[in-house]
Amino acid sequence: MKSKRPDGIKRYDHPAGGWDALKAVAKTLAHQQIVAQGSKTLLKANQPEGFDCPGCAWPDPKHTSSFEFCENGAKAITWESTAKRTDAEFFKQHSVSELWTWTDHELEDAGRLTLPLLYDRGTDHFEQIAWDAAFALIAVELNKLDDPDQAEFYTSGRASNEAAFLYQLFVRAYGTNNFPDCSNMCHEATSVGLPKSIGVGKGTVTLEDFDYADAIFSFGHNPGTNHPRMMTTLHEAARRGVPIIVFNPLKERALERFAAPQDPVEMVTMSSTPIASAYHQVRVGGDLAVLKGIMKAVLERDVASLTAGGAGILDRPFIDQHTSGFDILRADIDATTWQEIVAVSGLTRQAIESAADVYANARNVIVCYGMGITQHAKGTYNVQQIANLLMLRGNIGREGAGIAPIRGHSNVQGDRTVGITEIPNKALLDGMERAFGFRPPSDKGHNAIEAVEAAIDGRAKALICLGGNLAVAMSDSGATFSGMRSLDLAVHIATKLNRSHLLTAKTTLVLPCLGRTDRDIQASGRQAVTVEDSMSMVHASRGFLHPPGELVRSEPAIIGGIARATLGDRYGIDWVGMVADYDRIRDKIEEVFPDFHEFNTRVRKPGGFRLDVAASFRRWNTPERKANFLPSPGLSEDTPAESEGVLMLTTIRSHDQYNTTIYGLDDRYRGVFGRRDVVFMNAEDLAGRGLKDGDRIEVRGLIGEVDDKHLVSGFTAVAYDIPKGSIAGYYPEMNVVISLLHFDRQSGTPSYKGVPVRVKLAD
Ligand SMILES: Nc1nc2c(c(=O)[nH]1)N[C@H]1C(S)=C(S)[C@@H](COP(=O)(O)OP(=O)(O)OC[C@H]3O[C@@H](n4cnc5c(=O)[nH]c(N)nc54)[C@H](O)[C@@H]3O)O[C@H]1N2
Ligand SMILES: Nc1nc2c(c(=O)[nH]1)N[C@H]1C(S)=C(S)[C@@H](COP(=O)(O)OP(=O)(O)OC[C@H]3O[C@@H](n4cnc5c(=O)[nH]c(N)nc54)[C@H](O)[C@@H]3O)O[C@H]1N2
Ligand SMILES: [Mo]
Repeated sequence: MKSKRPDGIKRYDHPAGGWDALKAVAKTLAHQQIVAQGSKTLLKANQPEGFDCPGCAWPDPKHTSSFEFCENGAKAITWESTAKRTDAEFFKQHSVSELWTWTDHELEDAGRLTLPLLYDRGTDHFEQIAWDAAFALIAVELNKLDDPDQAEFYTSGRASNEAAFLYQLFVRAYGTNNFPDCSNMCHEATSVGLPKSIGVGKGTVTLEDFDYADAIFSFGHNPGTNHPRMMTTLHEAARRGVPIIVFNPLKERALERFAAPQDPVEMVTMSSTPIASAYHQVRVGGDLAVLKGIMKAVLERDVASLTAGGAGILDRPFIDQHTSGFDILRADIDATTWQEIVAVSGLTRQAIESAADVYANARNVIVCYGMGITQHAKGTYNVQQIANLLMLRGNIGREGAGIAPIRGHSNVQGDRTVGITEIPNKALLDGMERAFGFRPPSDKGHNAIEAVEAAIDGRAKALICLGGNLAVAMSDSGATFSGMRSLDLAVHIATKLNRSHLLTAKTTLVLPCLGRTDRDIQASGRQAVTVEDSMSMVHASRGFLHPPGELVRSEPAIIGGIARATLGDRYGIDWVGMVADYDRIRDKIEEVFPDFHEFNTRVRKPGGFRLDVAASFRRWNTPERKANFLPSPGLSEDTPAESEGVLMLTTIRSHDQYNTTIYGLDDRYRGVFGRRDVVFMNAEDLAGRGLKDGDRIEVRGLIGEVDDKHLVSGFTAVAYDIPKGSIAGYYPEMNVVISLLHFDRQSGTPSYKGVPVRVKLAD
């Protein structure tokens, strides 16, 4: 007899996409009260004259101008263009202490912010403040600090190139490089790891390259939820018979089977396409072992081929001409035994060898990867092993092949390109001096973890956030929240209310800004902004909806206002002129970054232009002028995970969330409905602890363990198809159990996807 499953836990047997996705969009439109204007809005997403979808950084197809249906893009857009508003009455009714008790979903669901707000500690309410008064107050607080390095300037990856550029100009003119940013919690392992390997911290492929790939490898990303438009590409590839090899501890539905909503035949006949040709459920944190295993098998096949008088299977001309370090890599791989590889990866040798065969038999290979690779204590090493694997057969810098980090926020890559970095290089400093006549500070500033640590121990006094929800996104919620509460100044430029705004400092302001979908009118007329996608394409984005309120200002206008009030006419920077006409900001971007030559002309062409990615053309901007094979020590995470009773927790996104924005409580493809308080566990791990499906459990993080600080209790254990030794829970609920001390030492990325924990029945 089948036992009863926990409430809200069901099997989901449909393919991903399909009619369920269409139905979900209809439901979202209704919930956001925008049935009439919503569909019109959706049709303008990612169109030449429309706006860039804020949903993800997947590129737009050049060859179509038709609307690309995307369920989660639709959710992102409708969530922003909602008819719901927070107004003066709302903040009169609800005190900050009351709002604190609301869920993350309820806070954002209250609607768009429409008023500049100042927190009043006396009444415990946010109250309206005039823009000029807000700017003046921020200026006083910033100018009061003993040292500009006592202020932290966070950026979330929604900010346009124009907003981000103006922001870094302001912060550098103010005098610090403290640029914590969402990238520090996301693809930093890519930004730090790849420059050492291939001389550039970005992906090397374009969308067209997928048309020429003979095999696609996917490590640790969930495109059916997080990059649904990528499913169009994978669907096409699968139908062409291209093997797609997936490594993921969870069987993500869209990677198994997908019905393309753009495909009339699949929709009408209710049919679907299998996506992965092989699906390997690697253990959480087992990727280093897998990658080394595939390389080991490739090297073994190469030797066998040479011994049999063949030509070998490595791309020797590429290795000789373009790379260094091959012998060091080979020595590392030779020293790694199959026994260790199998133990750490949780996969059989045959499984890894079969993946190696696909790799070796394909002329052109693309490897895609996401947070399952980067958010680990060894994230940077993971990324570099992917580059090594590709380089063995010259799969970088030619058509149909390359490395494809799948980025998060829609402009997270662009923000970096235009200067949001805590480690400015010489080119950036020279460019700034050329364009603005002053030499910005060159000392390394704070990344996201360092900024939060500085707040905790009192070195940081002020925090300005250009978007995002830093406190909730960061690990170690307990420590992070109290650090944020101890600040003197907190300023949030935001579209919607979130928990970070409620962690009030002595002076706290929330400033409402326009989103991507909103019309942006400045002194010279209607403005467009620009963004850069995951594949280095830069293009314009122009919103068209009525702004949610008359007082709502654009991000550049808010940054310009703060800058002018704080800096006066320091360095003679024309804040007013640049805000009046964003073409002038773009002219300055071009002066600082020569890659943006003729920026205003090129970005006006439909589809925009691609920034130069040297490695795509086999130009290697490393000190050695070569691509480097880089070995990594060991295979596992150097954590207590291997010892008795310890499980490895990974924290993941549900289908109904955008980072800390919780649209709803379903995670349809994983069969979870109406709840998020679950932890996915292997049946044997449950049984081994005397637990059963549906039991309420506690999860305790084992790194930096003191005073039950990293403990959550009352979550429901769900028996799930996940490798033994691995468990999964939702982000951000699980951030409590992750110590701030647990991060990748090379890139500073929190190890959100490799957290050693112990699990037992809740008291
Ligand atoms: N709808 C929607 N879209 C989004 C976002 C969103 O929250 N919602 N967020 C945006 C952002 S900022 C980002 S960074 C991207 C994130 O996009 P993804 O990279 O897809 O992010 P996650 O859902 O965190 O996790 C990805 C996958 O990694 C797997 N995984 C976990 N641990 C491991 C591991 O140790 N090894 C391997 N191989 N796999 C592992 C998980 O099972 C999951 O399938 O999406 C962006 N797009
Ligand atoms: N445990 C765990 N933690 C994680 C992760 C994980 O996988 N596991 N993932 C990490 C990753 S990849 C990332 S990128 C971070 C995300 O960290 P953040 O980027 O800081 O977080 P978001 O949830 O994307 O921010 C949402 C808020 O952004 C604001 N916003 C939305 N649109 C706009 C806009 O156009 N302009 C402005 N100014 N504000 C806007 C809204 O107020 C909204 O409440 O979280 C990280 N944290
Ligand atoms: Mo991200």
